Amino acid sequence: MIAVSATSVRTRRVLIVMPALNEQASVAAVISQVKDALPGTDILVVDDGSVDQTAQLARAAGAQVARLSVNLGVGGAMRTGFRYAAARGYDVVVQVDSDGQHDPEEVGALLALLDDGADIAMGSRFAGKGAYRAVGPRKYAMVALSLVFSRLAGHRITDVTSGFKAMGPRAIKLFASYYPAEYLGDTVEALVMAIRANLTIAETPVVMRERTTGTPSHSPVKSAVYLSRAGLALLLALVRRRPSVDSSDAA
Ligand SMILES: Nc1nc2c(ncn2[C@@H]2O[C@H](COP(=O)(O)OP(=O)(O)OP(=O)(O)O)[C@@H](O)[C@H]2O)c(=O)[nH]1
Ligand SMILES: [Mg+2]
Repeated sequence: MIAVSATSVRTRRVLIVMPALNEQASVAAVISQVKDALPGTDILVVDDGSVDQTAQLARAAGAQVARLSVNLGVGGAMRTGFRYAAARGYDVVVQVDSDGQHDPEEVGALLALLDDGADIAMGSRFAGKGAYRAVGPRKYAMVALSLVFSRLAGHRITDVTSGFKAMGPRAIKLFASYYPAEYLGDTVEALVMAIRANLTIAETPVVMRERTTGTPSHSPVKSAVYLSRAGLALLLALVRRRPSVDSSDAA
């Protein structure tokens, strides 16, 4: 078990943002695990278009719930989360999946990286902890992305598409102004934006738990197009101009 950083809990207002689509089987348990691991932390579930009891169960478990009227995907859900956090003065946003694959006990390790000066703390599935392995085209895409982003950032980034991450004040400000909503944009393009804005990115090993309920978003077809889409998302991100934060905004 990883101890939650005492500094973070004492001095920072932390918002856990959980994107959710049809996760009625797991969402309440994840909320309860977050509450156990991070007592007193606010939780926002962003549900865009679930046709099951996700929103009702999340509310009953004690989370705030934002329901979007059209499905915007994980990126659109996180954009909502960043805007909510910016409007309410949160210092940290932590993205945690609603399907139970991210262990809320590991949020403390992400917060500790923010305490050490990172703007974005990424939980890496490929940094030596746990048995998670990507296979096939997905694996090659992830290795290629890791090589490109390590070069862009100037240090090793092993898990570019991780959805388990914590963002500090400068990252919240940047992502509240714009957060990519396309498939993979919320990971690949968002990271390019962060590097361009001179935000500091750090990573810590995490365990990716098996999905035990709900519907996986992967399929053989989706995996097959992953590599080309990731490359395209990266190219688009590299040629687009996006808002940045000043160094004077440093927290
Ligand atoms: N708000 C919102 N959340 C979504 C959407 N699609 C997936 N999610 C949630 O985002 C999180 C990650 O999605 P997953 O489908 O688990 O993606 P993944 O973990 O890469 O893939 P799996 O291995 O299939 O679990 C989960 O909490 C999902 O419920 C969506 O369209 N909108
Ligand atoms: Mg998942």
